[in-house]
Amino acid sequence: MRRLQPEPAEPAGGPGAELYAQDRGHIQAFIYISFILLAVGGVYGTLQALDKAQVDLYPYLPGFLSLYYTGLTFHGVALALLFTGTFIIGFLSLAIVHGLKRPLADRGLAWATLTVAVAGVLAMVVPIFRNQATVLFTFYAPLKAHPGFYAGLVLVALATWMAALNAWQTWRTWKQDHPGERTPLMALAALATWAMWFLASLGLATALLVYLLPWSLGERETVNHLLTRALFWFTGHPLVYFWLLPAYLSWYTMLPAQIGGRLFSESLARLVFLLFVVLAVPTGLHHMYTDPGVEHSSKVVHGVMTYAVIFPSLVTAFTVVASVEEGARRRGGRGYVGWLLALPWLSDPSVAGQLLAMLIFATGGITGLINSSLNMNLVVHNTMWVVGHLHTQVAAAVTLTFMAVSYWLVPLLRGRPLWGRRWAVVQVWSWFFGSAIMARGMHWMGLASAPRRTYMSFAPYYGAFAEWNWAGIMTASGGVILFFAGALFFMIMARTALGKPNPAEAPQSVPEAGPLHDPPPTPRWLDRITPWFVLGAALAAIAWGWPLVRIATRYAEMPGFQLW
Ligand code: HAS
Ligand code: CU
Repeated sequence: MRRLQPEPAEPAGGPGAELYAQDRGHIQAFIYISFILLAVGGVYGTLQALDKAQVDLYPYLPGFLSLYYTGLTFHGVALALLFTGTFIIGFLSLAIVHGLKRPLADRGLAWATLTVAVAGVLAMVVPIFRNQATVLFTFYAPLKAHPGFYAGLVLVALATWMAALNAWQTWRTWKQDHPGERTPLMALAALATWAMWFLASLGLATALLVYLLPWSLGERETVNHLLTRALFWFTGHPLVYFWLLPAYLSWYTMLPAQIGGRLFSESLARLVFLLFVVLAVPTGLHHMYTDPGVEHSSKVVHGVMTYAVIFPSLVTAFTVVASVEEGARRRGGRGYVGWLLALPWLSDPSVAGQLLAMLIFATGGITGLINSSLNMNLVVHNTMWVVGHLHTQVAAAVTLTFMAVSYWLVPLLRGRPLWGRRWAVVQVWSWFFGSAIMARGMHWMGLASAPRRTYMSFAPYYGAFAEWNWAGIMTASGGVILFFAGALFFMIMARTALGKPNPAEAPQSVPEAGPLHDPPPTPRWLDRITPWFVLGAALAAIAWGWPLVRIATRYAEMPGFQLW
């Protein structure tokens, strides 16, 4: 029998704020840049949601800002690629610093990462707002963008690699100082996320450097659009786990401590992160089920692999909820479901936000299962349903978790207490309801065959579909709630960041959950990343090699188009 630890880990205990002194500057910069991108991208989101009820506010914006597809491109790029990317670099850096209890190995590299990321963001955003890169966030060829757009994305990807390298170096020096010790879970989770992302990003790097950038610079006349699209999804599906795993990192290693409990199983947590390294990449063709030119057998392989990558999320549902339940029972919760009431739903915005994120994430997991079925996908592909799915996942679950994390992260890094705790509780609940209502409307529209990525205010056929009306109104109402919830988030963050310095009242440390079992029965094979990485690379080569070679050698090349 394993011995249970007598007391939960100290929620706010730990090494004290001086641990973060060296790295707090660049981490804060990444977090604030991510907030700015979230703000501007979010405003466009509201406009798009209103458009689904044929309320068109675009014409009121000046110049190129008033173009629907320019706005839609900015919305997707700023939120899906840049807000997430910049927040994650900052947050994973902190997870490494806290997990290994040492500053990042290379301070210069950290600031260089920030410089490269800012240059990349600007290089992408400027052509978008000049209507020279209206290619949506998936930038499918033959839609052609200004070279700055592709070069900027190269820089952003480079910044993620630089942050990964810094994490890796920090880990190596930690290992030299701690021979034979197990890597702490928080650091292992961050390193596994970086390893998964590095493997995943090779598709994007190839698409940009070999094809899209030279094509947009005029060095190539044509491009194989099916190949660049497939390379995009090589990265595009695991990209969603690059957004998700930092949220999982918080749910596993931080949230239980915030509740006053412990992590149910450290071994399962390690297994989950390592399984994503292996299983995340060989799945991306589930975004191309309807594409002619991709062989059916390859689609089947990727479909099966998609079902495999659902497994670690199912384990997460079990493990994280068990940890939450344990914490709730320590707070006096009783009964089969009565323990839920012992959770701080209305008093702790950081905890409540993450619990609400989990609830909505479970619904998006179910719609993900539907999407990934080869024949069900035919019903929903390219409809508003998929937009509903992605908003429960990244816009609700991931973003709400990042907001909830920010409620302790910004106070910790700024040395100031959180401003407006009650407002923050209102904020997470309204983000939750706003997302749920909006996504429900989107799913409904999709099932009533509304296409995605369509300027509905100009769709002459809109009136022919009676259901779109109500579903559109629901979508728009959710979007308006999200607008106010977003504005509230920025007000709380700004007032916190600009408030009076008061380190004594601010959190002193990153919350870190101890394991339920003592000592943690962690086998050696759950403490290594390289073998899992090699296995992941091998599976990726098997699942992608044949379809990529086939597409590269058989399909026609296209010139580029600028449609707007
Ligand atoms: Fe997805 C399309 C399949 C997860 C994001 N997805 C998208 C797109 C985006 C996106 C952005 O197979 C659109 C891309 C585009 O523009 O074209 N997705 C899946 C599957 C999963 C999945 C199988 N997606 C995500 C995540 C995302 C994301 C995560 C972002 C963060 N998705 C697809 C497919 C398409 C797709 C197709 C293409 C559709 C098409 O036709 O174009 C799985 O990974 C999901 C597994 C998750 C679960 C849920 C586990 C539940 C947990 C919570 C437990 C908590 C509970 C509450 C129960 C099985 C961990 C407890 C409460 C307490 C209070 C204690
Ligand atoms: Cu996917």
